[in-house]
Amino acid sequence: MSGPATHCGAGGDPEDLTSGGSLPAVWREHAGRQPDRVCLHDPDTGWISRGELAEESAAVAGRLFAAGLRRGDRVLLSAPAGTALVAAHVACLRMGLVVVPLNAALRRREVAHIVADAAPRGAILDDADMRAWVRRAAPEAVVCTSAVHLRSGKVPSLDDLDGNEPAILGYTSGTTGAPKGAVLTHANLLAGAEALRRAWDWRDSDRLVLALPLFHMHGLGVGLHGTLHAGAAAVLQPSFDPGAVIDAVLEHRATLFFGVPTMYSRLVTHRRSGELAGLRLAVSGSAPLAAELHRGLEAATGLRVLERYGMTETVMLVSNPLDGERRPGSVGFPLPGVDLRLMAPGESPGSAPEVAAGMSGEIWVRGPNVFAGYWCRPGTGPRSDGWFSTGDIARRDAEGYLYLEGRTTEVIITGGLNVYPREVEEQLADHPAIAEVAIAGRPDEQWGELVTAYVVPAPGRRTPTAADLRSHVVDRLARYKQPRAVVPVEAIPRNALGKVQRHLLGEVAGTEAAAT
Ligand code: MLC
Ligand code: AMP
Repeated sequence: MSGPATHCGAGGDPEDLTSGGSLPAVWREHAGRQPDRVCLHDPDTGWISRGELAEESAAVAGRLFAAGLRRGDRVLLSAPAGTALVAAHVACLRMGLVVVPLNAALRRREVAHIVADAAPRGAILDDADMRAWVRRAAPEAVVCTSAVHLRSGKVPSLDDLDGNEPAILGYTSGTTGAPKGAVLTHANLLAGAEALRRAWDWRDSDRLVLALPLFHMHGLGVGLHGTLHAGAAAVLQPSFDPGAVIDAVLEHRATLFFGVPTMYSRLVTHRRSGELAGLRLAVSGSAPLAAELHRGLEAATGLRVLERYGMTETVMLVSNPLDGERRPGSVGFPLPGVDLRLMAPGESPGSAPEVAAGMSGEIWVRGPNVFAGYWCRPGTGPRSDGWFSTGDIARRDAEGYLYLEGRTTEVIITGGLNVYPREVEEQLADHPAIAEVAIAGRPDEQWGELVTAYVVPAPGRRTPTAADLRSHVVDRLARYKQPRAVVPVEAIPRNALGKVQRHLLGEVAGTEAAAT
């Protein structure tokens, strides 16, 4: 090789990633060309074709329109993966509504924050509690379990979207712990899907087993959008079960599987893991894939997993090559259309050159996939010249492969989901047995990191157990944010400004009180 490679997936001009107009416009073309070709499999209802999805989503759009929803209105969507959820999602995008995907695990406080911020005019929610919380917080909104409960109506204009129109409002926590809505436009979603189509040579003959939830960028922006954009097919699974994934791969002769590292750690130990060998591509992302797991998977299945890196705000950014070497521990090269620079602290593109070769820097990105900004938070998000600081820190090796090394912010990633320590600390602060608490992640083979509470007990009180802490926050924090382990400490280490020094928590820890 003559010098460091700069991009993953050579095909096509990065400039024309959005020439299809919008995802709905591309989907319409696929459906028009081969309406009978299958595109989605639901475990309850079986396969549906492109034409059926087009018809079903148009009918849902008619119902949403009859209920008074209009272009630009926000609609909350949350349900287990299945064709009904996909039809609702596709209907919203086709008629210009803005989808706000909601993690089904969120509790009332978390949902209320998003409702107050996004001001949704509609909500299709599988969970009864969630519907009740939304009705209370947004009495004017149209709230239902499924669009079939709304009366049918005239189908509005579909698929005539401008690339700059908002398509998804994806909530992602900031360092303050208050989630912010990342506004992704139709052009962003299209650029994200097209970059993956090129980089992974995603073809209409591909079949993906999709066991990721459809309320985060991985399942939605990569798995679902990528499938529909390529004219391919996906076998949807409402939850992740290693045996069911293997069965689906065999039954449907699947070619693709995408997962978070926790899924791979469960697959690698499954007695039938070798049966995954027929896949043409297995992709990992959302959290670091340990190099040992990467090698273990190859030994068990013969698959050399392709690791990639992305975020809610940008769809996908970086990927190991499809054809070249996939390096364990590395996320690879920038995807087509992605401009990426590593900058020293305090520097940004334009203010200084990149860090020297081999040095670490914060990842800044620019490209048609990078979101428009945070909802109702002017002055935040990408700069006016398009550059966005990701908060992730990386270095490049001599061949240009990127290695993620940490973050400038204090996020914990557990099972592929982000948890912000401050949000958890705030909810635990009023526990009667706690004088002071700090939250940090502790390495864990299965989950990547375990949410761990370092607790200074209140005078005369015993250190609470993890179960005590969980019951204290049961109605306030989604399960995955709740502490899994407790470590008693005499004091929380702080710097001169009073800021918790989380990296020192392990060092000041006393005897561990309670694990899970
Ligand atoms: C579930 N639990 C978790 C958890 N998921 N705890 C911590 N972290 C998680 N991620 C809780 C459950 O509520 C339960 O709690 C207990 O753990 C055991 O549950 P389980 O049945 O073993 O878990 P399961 O339901 O199988 O879920 C594990 C999982 C799931 C890995 C399949 O977390 C998952 O789908 N993760 C993927 C998330 C994702 O899509 N991330 C992409 C973000 S987008 P209790 O108390 O009831 O015992 C992004 C951008 C990018 O990051 O680059 O992709
Ligand atoms: P989210 O805000 O949920 O979209 O999560 C995005 C974050 O997940 C990124 O900023 C990274 O920190 C992290 N992430 C995504 N992919 C990877 C990966 N392959 N390895 C390590 N971290 C990752």
